[in-house]
Amino acid sequence: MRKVLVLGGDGFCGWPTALHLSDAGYEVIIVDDFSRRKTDIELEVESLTPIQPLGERLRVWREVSGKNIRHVVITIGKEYHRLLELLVTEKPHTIVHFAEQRSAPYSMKSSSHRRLTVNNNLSATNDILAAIVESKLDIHLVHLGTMGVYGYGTAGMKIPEGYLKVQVEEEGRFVSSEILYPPNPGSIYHMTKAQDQLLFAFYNKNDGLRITDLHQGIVWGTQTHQTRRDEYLINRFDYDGDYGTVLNRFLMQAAINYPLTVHGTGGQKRAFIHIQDSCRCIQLAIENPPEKDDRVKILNQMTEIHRVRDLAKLIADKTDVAIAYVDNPRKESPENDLLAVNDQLLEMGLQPITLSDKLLSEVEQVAKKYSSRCDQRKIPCLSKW
Ligand code: USQ
Repeated sequence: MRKVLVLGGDGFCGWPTALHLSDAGYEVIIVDDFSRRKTDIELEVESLTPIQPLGERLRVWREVSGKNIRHVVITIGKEYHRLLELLVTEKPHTIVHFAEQRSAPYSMKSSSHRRLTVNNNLSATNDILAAIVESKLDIHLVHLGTMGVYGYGTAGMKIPEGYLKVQVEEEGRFVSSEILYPPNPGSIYHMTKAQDQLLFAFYNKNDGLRITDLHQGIVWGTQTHQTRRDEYLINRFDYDGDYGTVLNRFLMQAAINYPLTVHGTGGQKRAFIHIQDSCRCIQLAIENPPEKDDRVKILNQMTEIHRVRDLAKLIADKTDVAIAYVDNPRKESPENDLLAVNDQLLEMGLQPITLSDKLLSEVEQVAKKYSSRCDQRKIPCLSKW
C-alpha cells in the first residue's frame, strides 16, 4: 500500500483529502499541529459546521471505513529534526503539503500577521524540501499552491500552467524560452506562495526533487463523499471575514438572509473549484508524478471562472436574498479579465462538478442546517489593505 503524508491534514482541504486518499487505498499519515484550530481561538470564531476533535474524526473513520489513519503532531517549519526522522522512519511515497497559513485577509491584519505568515509558510516549505534531500529518499512532493500567484488580469491571454513562452529578438534572430510565469501576488499570503515557487525551482534544479505545484482557485462547498459518511466526519466551513472564502460566505449569507457582501463593484473575476474536485485533483497529481529529471510540474487546479457580482446575482436569484455592495477592504483591481488553461487535470480524467450541479444543495444541506451556529458579528471583513 502506498504511503502518503498529509501535512496540514486537519484543515479545510487537508481533512477531506486525507479521507479521500485513505478511501482510495493509500496508507495515510496526517501531520498537523492544530494551528488552524488555534487561529479560530485567536479570532474568536468557529467553523459553521460542528467539527470534532481530530482523535474523534479518526476513530469514526476507522468505524465507518475499517481504515486506519495515523496522526503525528509536528509543527512543520519549526521542528525540522522530527520531520526528518518521520521521513526516514516512514519512507512515504508522496508528501502532500497543505501546512501553510492560507488566508489573505489574515496575512494582512497587522505586521505580526504578515511576519507569522511569511515565517510559517516559507520555513515550512523549505524544511520539507531540505528534509527530503537529507533523507535521500525519492519522495514526490505535491504542494497546494494558488491561482493568486499569477495575479488576476490577463489582457485577453489565457494563463498557462505555470510557464510562459517568451520570445526575444537578438541581433535580428528570434530566441525563445519558457520561464516561470511572472508572479503578481495581491497579499502577503499570496506572496508566500509565489516565493514557494522559487524554492521548488531551486530544489528541483539543484537536488533533482520531483515536485508538483497545484495552483488552486477558490474552493467552494463543504462535504465530500467521505465526509458525508458520518456527522462526526464533517468538514469545516469558514464564513468569517478572514477565513471565509467568497462563494461559501455568500451561501451562508443567503441561508440566513444576510445581504450578500460584494466587495466594490464585484467586477473581480476569479477561478473556482469544488472541494470534492480538489481532493480528486490531489489524487490525480499523486498518480501522475513528474519523471526524475522533469522540471517542477505546475497544474492549474480550477474548473470554472466567475465574476463576484455574477455569483452574487446567481445566488440572489435563486434565494431572494439582497445584495449589498460594500467598500472593498482590499487593494485589488475593481474589474479584471481572467482566462486560464486547466488542460492537464482534464486530460488526467477530472470531470468537474459545476456550480449548477451543487449550489442549492450546499445552501440547503450545510449553510441552512447549521445557520444557528453563525455569529453575525464575524461576517464583515475587517482586515483592510
Ligand atoms: N470577496 C467579496 N466578498 C466577500 C469576500 C470576498 O466580494 O465577502 C471578493 C474579494 O474581494 C476577492 C474575491 O472575492 O476579490 C475572492 O476572495 P476570497 O476571500 O474568496 O479569496 P482569496 O482571498 O483570494 O483566497 C482564497 C483562499 C486562498 C486561495 C485563494 C485562491 O483563502 O487560500 O489560495 O482563494 S485564488 O483566489 O485563486 O488566489
